[in-house]
Parts: sequence; C-alpha cells; structure tokens
Amino acid sequence: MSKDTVFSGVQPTGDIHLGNYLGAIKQFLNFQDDADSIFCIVDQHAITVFQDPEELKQNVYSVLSIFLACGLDPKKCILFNQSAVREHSVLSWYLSCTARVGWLNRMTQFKDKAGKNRDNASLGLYAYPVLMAADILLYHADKVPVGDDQKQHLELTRDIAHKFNTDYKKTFFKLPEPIINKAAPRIMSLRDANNKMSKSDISKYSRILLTDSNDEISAKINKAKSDSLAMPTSSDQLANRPEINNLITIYSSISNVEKDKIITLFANKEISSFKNELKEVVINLIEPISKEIKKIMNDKKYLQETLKHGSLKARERANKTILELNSAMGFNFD
Ligand code: AQP
Repeated sequence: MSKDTVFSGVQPTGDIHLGNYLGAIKQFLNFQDDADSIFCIVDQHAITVFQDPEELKQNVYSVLSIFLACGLDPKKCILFNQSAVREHSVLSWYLSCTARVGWLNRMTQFKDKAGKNRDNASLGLYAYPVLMAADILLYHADKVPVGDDQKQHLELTRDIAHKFNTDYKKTFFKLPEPIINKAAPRIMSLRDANNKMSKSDISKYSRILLTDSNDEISAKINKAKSDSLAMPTSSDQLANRPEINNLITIYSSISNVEKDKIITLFANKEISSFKNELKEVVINLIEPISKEIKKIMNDKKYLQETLKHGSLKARERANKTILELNSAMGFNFD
C-alpha cells in the first residue's frame, strides 16, 4: 500500500508558542516515520501583513530551528520554505480562478484579522486561503495536520479541489483531510480563554513560547487567569470554567494523561497546587527544546543547507504537478 502524503505549514511571523506545538508540530512528529511528510515554513503567507525583510528571514531560520529542535528530521521528511518553490504562487493563481468570491467571503479568519478596517486589508490577506489550498494540493496531500482554527480553510481547499476536478473533467486533486489533535484542538490564551493562544496577542503573558526560560514559564502559569474556586470534581464543571479547562487541556495533551484522570487527581485541591504541577509538566517539555533551539540557531550553515536540500526535493514534486496542470489547462505549446 502506498504511503499517505502529509503536508502542513507554519508561518514565520513571530515566536512559536505552545498552541502551535500542541496543535500542529507535535502531530508532525507522529507522521514523519510512516508517511510521506512535507512541512513548509510559509513565508509567503507571512507577507499578507507587512514584514520587515530581515526579521522575516530570521523568523524563517527560527521556525526551522524549532522544527529541528522538536525532532523533525530532514532525512525523514521534506523541510523547506515556501518562497523557494515558485510553483506555490503559480498554482495559487490557477486556483484563484476556480475559487468563488462567495466562498472566500465566508472565511472567519479574514474577518477576524481584517477587523473593522476591511478596505485597508491587503488583497493577499483575503486570498490567503487560496494560497493555502495551493500549498496542499500541489503535493497531492492526503492529510493535513492543523489546529482547529484552520478547519474552515481545509473545507475551502476541498471545495476548490472538487470544483477544479469537475471543471477540467479529471480527478487531478485528492480531497485532503484535516487531522486535528483531539487532545488539543485549540489552545486558548492564558489571559482570555475566549481567544486562541496566538503569536499576535499584545500580551506576552497570553502565550508560552518554545524559547521561554523556566522562570518565564513559571511566571506565565502563575499569572494565567483562573477563578477563585477549588479544582473541579467532574468534567461537567469544565464548561463553565474555560480558563481551568484550558490549563487542564494543556496538562493533558503534554502528559498524555486523560482529562478525567487529571480531574480526579486534583479534585477539590487549590488551583495553585495544580499550577505548580502544570509548571513542571510544561518545563519538562520545553527546557530541552529551548536548549536545542539555541544550539541549532547558531549553526546557520546547517540551517541553510537543510532549506536548500528540502527546497530541491519540494520543487521537483511541485514542478511535476504544474506541468501536468499546464497540459490539461491549455498552457503547453510543445
Ligand atoms: N492556539 C492554537 N491551538 C492549536 N493550534 C494552533 N495553531 C495556531 N494557534 C493554535 C496551529 O498552528 C499551526 C501554525 O499556525 P500558523 O503560524 O500558520 O498560523 P496562525 O494560526 O496564524 O498562528 P498564530 O500563532 O495564531 O498567529 P497569529 O497571531 O498571526 O494569528 C496551524 O496548524 C494552526 O492551526
């Protein structure tokens, strides 16, 4: 049986946090041994909001260092940056002519990110989901490990693939399946459990970074918003206690201990005693990763070679897809 192809991307737009790790990167690690895995640093998505060029470049190295420090192995999977493979942009245009404006108008991420000043948002921010569809379909991905926030974009990708296949009367594209970590579909902000943990939140206490020191992690967990009650005694109580639910989710998805078991373990205890245990769990995860990030980040040559090697492999596959499409769409004159 042929292996599944797995594709996913991470934006180099700032520091990678626990939400990105638990929602996406942790899942990538599960795939690299058994699937044909492709993980991309999506630097062209990043410029939908203006990026300082030098900072963007450093952020690409930083995300790559994080991938490697978390355990992604360039011998087992393809690691590259999107702008090195121009076929992403080519397919994005082809698919822009398939995607319907009405479909894009429904995308909640654009509404959230553009806010009230929609006329001033870049066209790229609006078209972002089409570029994302191109990233995925270019490699004929079967599975796309992502956080819950990307589910709508995956549905759009499937709609675009289906319409393209129908319009050109051939099954060029598979309909990719989102793979969402059930234990951590969406990690919420430590300051406001109604919003997801995000790179762009103005409060640095809202997120735990993979580069945080032990002291920073402790301070952020101490400050994490909670309520004044004791720890819950049953999972029914979590619905009305979103902050505690979020902290238990983080504990559970890092330790692989079921939430119900954690609730039994800490039932009626003070929140501060739970937070102390949580600090230990988070520090045990992040301390070795952050040490490794520092080491790898200093080895520019290794980072450059890894990107070069990954881009070559990705380009070869992407080019094959574009040649096939060109021939089907009337763009070949040989
Ligand atoms: N809070 C989250 N919980 C679970 N998964 C998450 N992801 C992001 N936030 C959470 C997943 O991480 C992957 C990479 O995300 P991205 O960098 O491509 O884009 P993003 O969603 O825009 O990330 P941020 O951190 O939330 O940045 P801003 O502040 O720019 O919005 C994706 O699979 C995503 O689902």
